[in-house]
Amino acid sequence: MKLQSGLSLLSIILPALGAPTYDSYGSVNTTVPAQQQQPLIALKPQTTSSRDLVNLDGLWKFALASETNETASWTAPLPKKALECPVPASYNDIFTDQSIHDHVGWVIYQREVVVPRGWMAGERYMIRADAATHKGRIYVNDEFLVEHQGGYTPFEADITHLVAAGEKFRLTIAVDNTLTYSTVPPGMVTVSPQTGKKQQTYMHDFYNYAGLARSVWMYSVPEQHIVDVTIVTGVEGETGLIDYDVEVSNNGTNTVKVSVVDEEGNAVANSTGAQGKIEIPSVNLWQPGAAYLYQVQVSIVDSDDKTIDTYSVPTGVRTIEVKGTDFLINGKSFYFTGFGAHEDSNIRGKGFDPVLMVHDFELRAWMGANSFRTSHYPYAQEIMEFADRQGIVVIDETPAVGLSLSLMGGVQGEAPANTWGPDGLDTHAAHEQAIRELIRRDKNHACVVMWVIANEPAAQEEGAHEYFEPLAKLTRELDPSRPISYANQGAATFETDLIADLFDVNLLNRYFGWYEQTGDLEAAEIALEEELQGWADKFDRPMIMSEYGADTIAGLHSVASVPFSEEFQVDMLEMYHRVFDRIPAMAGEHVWNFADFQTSIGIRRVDGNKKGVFTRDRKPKAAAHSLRTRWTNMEAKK
Ligand code: GCB
Repeated sequence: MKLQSGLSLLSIILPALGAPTYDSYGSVNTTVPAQQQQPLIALKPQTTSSRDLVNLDGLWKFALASETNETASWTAPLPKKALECPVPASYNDIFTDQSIHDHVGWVIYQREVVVPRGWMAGERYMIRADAATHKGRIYVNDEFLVEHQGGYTPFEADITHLVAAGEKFRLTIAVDNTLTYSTVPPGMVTVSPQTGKKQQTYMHDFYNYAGLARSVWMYSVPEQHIVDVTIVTGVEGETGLIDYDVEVSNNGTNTVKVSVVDEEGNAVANSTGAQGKIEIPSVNLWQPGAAYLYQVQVSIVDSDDKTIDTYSVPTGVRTIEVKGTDFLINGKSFYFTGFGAHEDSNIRGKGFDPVLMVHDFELRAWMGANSFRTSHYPYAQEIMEFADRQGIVVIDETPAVGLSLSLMGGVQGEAPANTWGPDGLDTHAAHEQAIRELIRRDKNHACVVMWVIANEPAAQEEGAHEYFEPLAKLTRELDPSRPISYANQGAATFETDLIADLFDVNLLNRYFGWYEQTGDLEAAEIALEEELQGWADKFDRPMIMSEYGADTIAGLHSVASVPFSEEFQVDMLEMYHRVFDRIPAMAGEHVWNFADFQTSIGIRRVDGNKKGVFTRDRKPKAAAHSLRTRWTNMEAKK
């Protein structure tokens, strides 16, 4: 994709981006206090006999922290008549004010919160934002507590020292949507020479929706509490194996106890100690399409067996293995059917909406889709939990999308810089952090069968291997139990790709018949088969077509198979399927995209990307029916 602003501006703008100052915003303290350096967040808050949870969603006061209120303090109360913005939602499409839609920089959300009067002294009170896209700061009254970079993973502030049960306080969350060469996804901010306004450009093909698109919570935990639980499952014959590791906030003399409870509420196994192995006789496996979830109930108990803290992890017992060209779940070959998608809908942007979530799962089930990829960032945790319960298989992806300067393509006639070279991206630290946060958050989900650490990086450019080797190693260290991959773009062919050796499964995004051989499906079929066969000959491993598709205008019909018509989308997908069925190493197909979605403004997209099999408001195009026929008749493909 081409950026709309000249690369030549880069050198002027980027030094300024490296060290932003916020002095002009009055009382904001720009130094993150040492004790508030963001620790990695693990357990999703839940209500248990030792924990309380208050949801803070609803209408929050809202303001742009723009040039026009430079002297205002972000912690000061917003005026009574301030705008009100729903949480969770991206703010961009909510208001009619264009300057909100186009805003680049910080915005402020604020509301009053009362700590429930029954909360106990001596416990810890926390604020958690499930996501602030892309940078968030939490303030209580006038105190700046924490800053977090990364738009799709949660962060928390400990507010215990500032509030008390029954007291009211002012909660402010500031959110910055800026993307730079050091963030994932990367982007750059330029300044319009005409208006002097900041403009955000980026290399990825979805709109830079921003704000608080997921829930905000206040919760309490006992002073000594369970910080994290890591569960890895296995199976031996009829016996389920659970390997667990519990992290406790401070080591006292208290004991960790673990009990495994089945779906009927019966305790079927238990263990004592912070680490251990548990066997479940006659285990009910978590299977694609037939989920079964045990509750692994972890407790800290004192010497009188009194519960200090307790937390329950829904756990599906299953195995994953890559063997030859097979992707095995519970020892059986699994063929992925489904989609790459986006968290995207009208008005809400990327705002989490349970209505949409349940409907999207319904539509996928109706189609016979057994899986999806969280393209191109970690999805809301509610979606992961629902996939666990629904038996939907998930390929879980970091927000490292757009790591390719060559995809920008010769802006203003200049050759793009090498993505990994000195004038290229500086995303390594943010990328590493994104991998850590994704795995820490999602490692216990049975639905997650593979980590994808990047989408379409410049894998053919010199330096790619050096960039990715430590990241692949880190991913394996953090979770040795799952295969890893990256989604490959067509410029890195089986001959030019420099990083595939670091991974276990080949995920290929290909657009033969669309971006290449446009409209010529006969030529595209030959090119596609050559390319897939090339990969299959080179690697003895499963291949998944992680993207293939055609922009399609719902309601546009044509007797001849012409791009953008519903007929062409059907024909093109069918052509791909013919080829897949001739290549035994194929282990799955994810159509791009589940639904039409919004993209950045540009001359190649009319109101967004139209490769959806459903429209943005989830009406099926003709391809939905043809895919449904294929996927619902596909029981034993491998
Ligand atoms: C891709 C990207 C995806 C785009 C898609 C397209 O390869 O991974 O984010 O939306 O192509 O439609 O161009």
